[in-house]
Amino acid sequence: MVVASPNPIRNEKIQVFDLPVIDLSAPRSVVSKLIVKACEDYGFFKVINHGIPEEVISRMEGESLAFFSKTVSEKQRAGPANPFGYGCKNIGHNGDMGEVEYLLFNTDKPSIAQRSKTISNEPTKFSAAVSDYIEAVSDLACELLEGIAEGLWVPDTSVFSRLIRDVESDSVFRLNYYPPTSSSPTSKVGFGEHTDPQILTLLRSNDVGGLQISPQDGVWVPVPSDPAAFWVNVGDVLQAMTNERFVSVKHRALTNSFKSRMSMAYFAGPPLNASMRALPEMVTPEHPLIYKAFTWAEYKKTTYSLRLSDSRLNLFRIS
Ligand code: GA4
Repeated sequence: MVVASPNPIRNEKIQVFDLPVIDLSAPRSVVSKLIVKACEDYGFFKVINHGIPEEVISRMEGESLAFFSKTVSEKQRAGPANPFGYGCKNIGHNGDMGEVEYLLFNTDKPSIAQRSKTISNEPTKFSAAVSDYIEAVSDLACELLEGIAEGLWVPDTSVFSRLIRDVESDSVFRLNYYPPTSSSPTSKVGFGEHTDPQILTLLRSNDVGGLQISPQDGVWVPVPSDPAAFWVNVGDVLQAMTNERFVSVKHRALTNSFKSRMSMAYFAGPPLNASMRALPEMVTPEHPLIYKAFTWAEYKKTTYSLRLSDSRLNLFRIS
């Protein structure tokens, strides 16, 4: 921990410290141990040397910027987000708001191709950029999940990645655009505090900061921007499957006064009918089972019935 300063939003404590950075070109056994440690300590880490071609990322970013630069009425052709499509300020359906515009996709190719027609004048180009990006990040998510299983000494090393590789995997892709806040206060909440419901999230942003994580109640840690890297966070399902050995990290995004922030998030999710339960290796007399088994469909339904900052996993606690 280096500095503590007041938060522009409320009187919360801002702590600046180094978050884990994992170099994926290091030997596999080293990487898997470091990932497990980061997931236990923060539920959050950065990966570098991840192998995703720069061109795949820049093509996606270019398409994203082209869309968000359009006129309001052009963008609205791709909305409203229910839950997929273009959204502006409204997040979910229960009254959450933020200074953000976004596009939400489900990740199968036919849906992407269909939706691209409402988004771009060159839908084939747009849809190829999205599909190529999703293919690359889902491979990276699987590699990380296999590393996690190895680091946890789980004999079935594809126990998590299988859920993502499944053709029925219910993953989501999101493009966010946070316009600069020109008036006072200089920082506003772009996307309010929440945990991600899925298994694992891979986030990449342009060179503008704004993301913060909360490793502890009332404490916020700014996440420095690094366009060449991905930030990875543990989702609720992975917290439940590891019987809370890993934590689903609370995070939020703030706007800033000078430059727009763009981010792309891939939420790796299981198939709707998959049953989520703690791995037997994670349940011991010292660590008894914490959550009931649930299908992803049940969990997702609960998620969408609640507000952004509500704790959904608590509703699945055994006692
Ligand atoms: C948070 C993580 C993902 O962005 C998301 C979000 C979803 C949405 O924007 O439609 C939710 C939110 C997220 C959790 C609670 C509900 C659903 C908005 C909201 C208020 C796409 C997701 O899967 O859950």
